[in-house]
Amino acid sequence: MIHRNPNLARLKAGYLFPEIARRRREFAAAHPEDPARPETRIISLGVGNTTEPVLPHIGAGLTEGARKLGTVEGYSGYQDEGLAKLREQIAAVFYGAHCAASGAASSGAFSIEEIFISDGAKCDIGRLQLLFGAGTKAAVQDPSYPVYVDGSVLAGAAGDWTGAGYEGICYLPCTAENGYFPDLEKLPENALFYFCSPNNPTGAAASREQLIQLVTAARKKGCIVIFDAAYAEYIRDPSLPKTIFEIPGSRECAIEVNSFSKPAGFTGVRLGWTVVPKELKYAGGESLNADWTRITGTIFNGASNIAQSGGLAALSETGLAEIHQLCDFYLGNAALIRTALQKLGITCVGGDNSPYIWACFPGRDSWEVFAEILEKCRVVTTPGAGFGPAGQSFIRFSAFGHRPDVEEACRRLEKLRIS
Ligand code: PGU
Repeated sequence: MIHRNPNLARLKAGYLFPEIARRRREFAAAHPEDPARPETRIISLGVGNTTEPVLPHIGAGLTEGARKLGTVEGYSGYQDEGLAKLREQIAAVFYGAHCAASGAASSGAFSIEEIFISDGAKCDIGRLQLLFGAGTKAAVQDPSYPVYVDGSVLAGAAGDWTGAGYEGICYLPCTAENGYFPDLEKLPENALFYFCSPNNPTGAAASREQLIQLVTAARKKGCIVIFDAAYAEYIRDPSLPKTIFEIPGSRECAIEVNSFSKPAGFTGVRLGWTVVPKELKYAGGESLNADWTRITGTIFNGASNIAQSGGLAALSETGLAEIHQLCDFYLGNAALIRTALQKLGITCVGGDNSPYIWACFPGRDSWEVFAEILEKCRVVTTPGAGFGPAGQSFIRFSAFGHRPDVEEACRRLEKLRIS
C-alpha cells in the first residue's frame, strides 16, 4: 500500500470557505427560508465571490474568444505560455512606465518572458511551492488568506515556530497596534514571505514607505516575497502602490501573483498572472524565472483561450474603464457596510481601498460572533480566526453582493445593537 502524504495529516480542519458553506447549510436546514418572509432569506457577505455581471466590452471579448474557436482562421489550441498579446498588455498596463521610473525595472519595462498567464492567483500560489520544495521556511502576515498557510503546510514548509497557528509556520501579527503592518525585525532569514496588499482580510493597503521597508528587509534577510496583488484595482488612494514592482530592488526579491477575478468579475472565468523577474535568484545563483518556465511548461497547459480573449478586452481602454466601474460598485457596497457597522459602535477598518471590512468584537470568539450574526441577521460572514490566530475576535465582511442584498444586510445588522 502507498503511504499518505504526511503533510496532509498536518492540515487541521477543512479549508475555511467550504467549512463556512457547511455551517450555512446546517443553519439553513434547521431554519428553512420562508418565501413569504423575505427576512428569513440568508444573505452572504462571506466568501469573496463576485456577483455582478461581466461588463459589456469585457463580455464581448469573451464571446469573441468563443466565436473565433468556431472558425478556421481564428481557431487556437494549446498556448502554454499564454497569449503573447495579453502578456504584452499586462506588462504595459501594470508594469510599465511607473515601474521603470521607480528604478525597479532597471532595463525599462518588464519583458513578456517575465509575465506568466495563469488560471488564477490561487492556482499559482499553490504551484509556486514547487520552486522551493519541502523544508523551506514560510512566513505570513497574521491574519492572512488561508491558502498561503495551508499551501505551505501541504508543501512541507518547516521551521521552529510553535504557537496558536500551524507549527512550522512563522506568523507575523498585523494588528491595530502596528497599523496592520508586521514587525519586519521578526521576519526570519531565508524564508518565503507571503504578503498581500490590499490585504485580505484586514483591507489594509501598504504605503510606499512600508513596501520600501519590506523590500529592504527581504533583501537583507535573503527572503523571497510572494506579493499577492489580487485587489490592487480597488486602490483609490493615488499615493498607494498597486504593485511591489514600483519599489526599487523588488526585482531581486519578489514574485507577484495577480488575477482578473476581483477586478473584472472573472472568479468563474479563471484568469490571472504571475510575474517572476529575471533578476530573481536562489542561494545558488540559479534563475527562478527559468525554473518557473520549466515548471509551468511541464505541469500547466495554459489558461483558457476564451478567458484570455476576455482578459485582452479587459485591458483595452474601455475594458479598464469597466474594471474601474465594477470596483467602484463593490467599494460602494463596502462603504455601506462600514457605515452600518460604525453606527453600531463597532470598530472596523478596510473597505476604502479594498472590498473587505475587518470588524472588531473585543473579547469575543470570532466563530461565536459568526454564529450570532447568522442567527440574528441571517447574514453569512467570515470569522477572523479562520485567517490566523491574530484574527480572533474579528469578523470579515465581504462587499461582494447585489446592492439590494447589501442594503438589506446592513438593515439587519441593526439587530446586533447592544441595548
Ligand atoms: N488572492 C487573494 C488574496 C484572495 O483573497 C483570493 C480569493 C485569491 C487570491 C484567489 O484568486 P483567483 O485568481 O480567483 O484564484 N479569495 C476569496 C475566495 C476564497 C478562495 O478560497 O479563494 C476570499 O473570500 O478570500
